[in-house]
Amino acid sequence: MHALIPQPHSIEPAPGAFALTADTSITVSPATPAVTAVAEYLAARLRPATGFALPIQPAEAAAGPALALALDPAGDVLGAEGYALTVAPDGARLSAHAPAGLFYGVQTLRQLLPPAIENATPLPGQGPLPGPWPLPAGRIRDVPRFAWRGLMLDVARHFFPVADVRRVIDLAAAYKINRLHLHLSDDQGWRIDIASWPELARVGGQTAVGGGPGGYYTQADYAALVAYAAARHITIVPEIDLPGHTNAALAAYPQLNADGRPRPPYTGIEVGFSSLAIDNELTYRFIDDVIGELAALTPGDYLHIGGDEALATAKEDYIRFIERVAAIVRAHGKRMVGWEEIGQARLEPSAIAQHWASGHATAAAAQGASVILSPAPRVYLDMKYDAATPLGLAWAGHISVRAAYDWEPATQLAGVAEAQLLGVEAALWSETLTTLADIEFMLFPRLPGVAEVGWSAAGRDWETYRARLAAHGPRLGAMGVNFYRAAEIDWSP
Ligand code: NGO
Repeated sequence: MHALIPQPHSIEPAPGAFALTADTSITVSPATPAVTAVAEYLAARLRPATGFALPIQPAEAAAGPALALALDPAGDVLGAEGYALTVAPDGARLSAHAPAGLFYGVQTLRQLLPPAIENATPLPGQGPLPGPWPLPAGRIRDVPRFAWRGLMLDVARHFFPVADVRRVIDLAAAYKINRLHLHLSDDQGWRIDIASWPELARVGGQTAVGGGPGGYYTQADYAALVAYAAARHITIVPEIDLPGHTNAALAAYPQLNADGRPRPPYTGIEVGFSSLAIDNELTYRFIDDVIGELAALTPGDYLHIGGDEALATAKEDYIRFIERVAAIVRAHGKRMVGWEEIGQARLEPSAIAQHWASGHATAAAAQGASVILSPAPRVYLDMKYDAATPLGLAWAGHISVRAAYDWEPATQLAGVAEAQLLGVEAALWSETLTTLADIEFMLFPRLPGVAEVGWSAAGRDWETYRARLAAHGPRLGAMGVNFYRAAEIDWSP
């Protein structure tokens, strides 16, 4: 009955069920815009498959069976993201201390309904009550383990249009992911329009791995994505990768190169050959402009400055550079995130280092910085599942569904205690991925497992997860997800 992903903190099943019917309403208390927005989101998920009206009403005004959403100001044991869900035969009540908690409770509620709830249209021949839309009775209390449950999408190696990113946001939200890190620039493409440096997008945006057409987001596109994500309680974390991974910028603006000559566009997949000119004052004006515009467009707290694989930058130069860029990020009111190499520089405790493949995150943590875990052999979901996977890279090994799930954050990095771990982030690099179907194939079914690593309490167990994921297969099917039917999972009904 309760094949939930991520696994909630506690579940107490009870006999019976509450069935959604044509008479069910959704009630809100208090009827504020934030609570009503979650109710609208819930109704929009349930109406297509059920065909029910599911009107939204203030709790005081409603009579009859209801899905009740309530903000409980006293319930702060649930924190900023937790929720409590009680289902009894006469109704369901979802309460939380903050709207995000209601939103996550709604994701749980979706998964308690039969998989067909994800269908785009009503099923013919619905049976008599209480089916076909029963919510099993019981009580769930749930709080996340980590504050940062992220997904990174590389839109630089191949560009993905706004509609694709929206779909990724919808799918990530279903697993209670709350950060979408957009890798917006790299050697092969610059994907966000910057008004003060228009050639970045106009020239740097025209390339992609393999020589495809590229593309970029206008500032309006980006703002719309930020809003779409925010409505799903996801914070966008924009990344401009510096000082390496900058060939697209160096091709667009000759004056950014120490020799003043433009670099040729690059469409291969080698890394580590490009660098901004560290001793050029224009470099810092450029960065201040780019980060300034991006910060103004980004309501979230975070700005990611890359910092990985600056192999064409001397170490002393790299350190000087990162410390200067940190000051620029701070001046624009944002918290700096960088790949773990930034741990070589002097960091403020507000800095966040993203571990992927070395021990530099440990050096960052030793300075008091926070750490996000993206260990490549576990959560680089651009790695092939196995040798037969048609897409993906393999430099960090093959990543089975089990490998992405069956690891423990607290013991991942020697010298980094759980208190310094902000959370976990899956990464999807796109050297080999060109379509939304490719993205879905690599994310699913591994992403739900990483989401559970970030959300659920320590002591998770692969065998029970494996069974829940198997039960989840029809739901992915109903959601239209192009997922890999990995042989590790028994998908037979
Ligand atoms: C590395 C590299 C990226 C690649 C990716 C491919 C980091 C942080 N830098 O991860 O440029 O796209 O591997 O898996």
